[in-house]
Amino acid sequence: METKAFIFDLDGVIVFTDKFHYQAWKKMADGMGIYFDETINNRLRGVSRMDSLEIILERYEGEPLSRSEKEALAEEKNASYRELLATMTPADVTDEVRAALKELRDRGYKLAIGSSSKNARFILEKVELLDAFDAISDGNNITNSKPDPEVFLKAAEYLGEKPEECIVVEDAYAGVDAAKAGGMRAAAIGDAASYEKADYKLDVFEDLLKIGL
Ligand code: B16
Ligand code: MG
Repeated sequence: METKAFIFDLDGVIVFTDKFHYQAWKKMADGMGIYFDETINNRLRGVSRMDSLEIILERYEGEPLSRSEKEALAEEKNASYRELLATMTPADVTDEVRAALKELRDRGYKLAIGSSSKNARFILEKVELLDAFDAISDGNNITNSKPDPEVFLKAAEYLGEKPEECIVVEDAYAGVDAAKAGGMRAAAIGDAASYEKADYKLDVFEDLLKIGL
C-alpha cells in the first residue's frame, strides 16, 4: 500500500509532557484531598482533559460535583500545566526526532500532528517545531477523542490524503485503536509498542525511516 503521509501523536511521541500533566493534576488532586499517583497518571495517556479529570475523580469521596465545578477544576489544572509548558525550549525535542522528521519530508511525505491536546500549538511553538508539519489536528478541532478516529481523519483531510495512505505514529493504546478505526496503519512506540493491533513497532523514533522508504 502506498504511503503518502505520516500523522504524529504529540505527547509521548514528539515531546514528553506527561511529567507536566502529572505535576499539574497532582497539585489539583492534593488541593482536594484526592489520592493520585503515577500509576493513575499512566491511565491519562492520550485521554482528553475532561476524561482525565473523570479518572482522577474516581477517588473523590466528597459531594457530587456540578459540570461547572468540574470545568473549573480542569481549568485550574490547565493553568498550572501551561505554566510548566512555558518552560519548554527547543532542547525538549531530540536531534534524532528533528532529523527524522526532516528526512521524511525530504523523501516527499506530508507530515501532520494528530493530538488530543488543546495545547498542541503552544507546545510546538515552544519547541520550535510548528514549521515541521503541513497540518495540525488537535483537541480544538474535534468533538470525539481517541479511540474515536476523528482527530486522525481530520488530519488526513487537512493534508488532502486518503486515510489508507497515512501512517499514524502513536504511544497510546487508545491512539492505535483510533488509527485502525479510521482505516489507517499504526506505528507504535513506547507503551503501545507491545500492542498487537499495531502494524509497525518502533524501538526508537528513527525506525520510522525504515518504513518510509
Ligand atoms: P490538554 P496526545 C494528550 O496528548 C495527552 O497524552 C493527555 O495526557 C492529555 O490529557 C490530552 O492530550 C489533553 O491535553 O489538556 O493539553 O488538552 O498524546 O494526544 O498528544
Ligand atoms: Mg500520546
